[in-house]
Amino acid sequence: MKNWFLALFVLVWAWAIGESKPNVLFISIDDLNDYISPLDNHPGIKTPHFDRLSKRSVTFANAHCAAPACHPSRVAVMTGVHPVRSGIYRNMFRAHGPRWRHESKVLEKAVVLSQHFRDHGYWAAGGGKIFHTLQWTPGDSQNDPDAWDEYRGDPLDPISGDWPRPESTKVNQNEGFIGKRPLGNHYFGAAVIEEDDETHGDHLVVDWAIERMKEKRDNPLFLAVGLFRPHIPFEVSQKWFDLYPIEKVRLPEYLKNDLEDARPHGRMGWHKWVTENKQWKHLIRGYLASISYVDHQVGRLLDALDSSGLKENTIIVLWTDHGFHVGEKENWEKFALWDQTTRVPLFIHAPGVSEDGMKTRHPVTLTDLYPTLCDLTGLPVPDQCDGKSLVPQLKNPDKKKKSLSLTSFQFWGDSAPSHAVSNHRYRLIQYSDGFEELYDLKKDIHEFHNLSEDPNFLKIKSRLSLGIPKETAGLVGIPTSSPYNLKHKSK
Ligand SMILES: [Ca+2]
Ligand SMILES: [Ca+2]
Repeated sequence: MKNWFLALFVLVWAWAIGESKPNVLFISIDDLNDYISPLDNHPGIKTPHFDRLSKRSVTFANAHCAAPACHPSRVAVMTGVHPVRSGIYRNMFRAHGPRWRHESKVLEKAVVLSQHFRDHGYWAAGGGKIFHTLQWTPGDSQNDPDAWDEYRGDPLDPISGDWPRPESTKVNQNEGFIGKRPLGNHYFGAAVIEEDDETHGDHLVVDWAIERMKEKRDNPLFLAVGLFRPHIPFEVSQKWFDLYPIEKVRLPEYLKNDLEDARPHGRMGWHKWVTENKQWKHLIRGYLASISYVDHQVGRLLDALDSSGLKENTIIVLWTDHGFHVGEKENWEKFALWDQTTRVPLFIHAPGVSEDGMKTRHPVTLTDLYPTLCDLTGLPVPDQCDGKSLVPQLKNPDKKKKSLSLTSFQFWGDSAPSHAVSNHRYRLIQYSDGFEELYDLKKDIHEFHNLSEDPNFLKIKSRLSLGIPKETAGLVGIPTSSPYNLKHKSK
């Protein structure tokens, strides 16, 4: 009787201090598309650690960002609020803190994911790029410093000081090229950083995260690690370039006149510069090298977790903020609504819940992450959340998910947002001017053939269009009155 009582006491005590709750390792990657080996497996790609992670996770092979740009996608993940309610569809710069709270009424009091975990007994630490920030805009970050127990470095400038630039990019940036390089200053470029990897941003952030995993704490850990590569500039050390000899680099599949039945994205000038200057293979090589570099950092995190003693009781979530083009549809980077732009790697490992090594094509929007993590850790789901828990699919990857994925973006010059939805096979894009594109991703993975005018697909199209809300928030403006507005000019 006495032992029974003691056991009960220990159980209640453990529950009270939150020790029974699993830790969360929350890994965010920037601009990583589906080229990695567990997804589309771009020819020659070397990503052994994504393979390793996929073998112990459920791979969500049809997951989509809420918006195809860093800032809106990340705010949607970290608040669970979709752009169609917040009105945050695009990147916004010149912030020194969570300016989005002042941009969107809906987000004014939104509880950030890490804060929600803190409110329920977790110790929440973050490092690197979780909210939007860039290598080349010091002090310009949308992070919310109040949502963490600890943030690595300056939470309002978490990455800009961490990244060295190759010497060669600092001079004669346009020498020998036709036309002006997009973005200038070689930020859209690929080059070798001579210095050792261990002095580069993501390596330093992972070093910091490894130390957090080693520390002993009474509270469960919510550890957010934001990796910046393979975001441009594609600058990593030589050994990553050596994995991809230029003569073996493959260009993406290309269809002449592909854009004739699609809406142009307004970024063809970048592709023109790339092809005119014969930079296509060189830039793809840099992107692949940057992917293998970040794969290595993921491996370091997994090694550290496995040797920390936390392995058996730690949920791992790895996501990317959106997909990426390296010339597909004459586009570079993101800012479009095709599958190539919005589809993201998403892996979830939940000890005792998820089925290791499984894959599902049921559609996911990244706003599903917030309620999923609540569900897995027994936390209440805040009212602000728009997504649905993925725990049913973690338990059974064949379990049908009724809702479609929803990605929204307001193109430059448009007065209203455009939207895209996916089910397990088809993808419908509805632009704000009424133009539509429909793709059968089973038969046409490159989205070459727009079926929206084909009468055989009317039913499929109307079914998919039900996933697009009738009422959506308008694009929010920039409130100069916000205390988080950067008053000074970025250097
Ligand atoms: Ca991004
Ligand atoms: Ca086409």
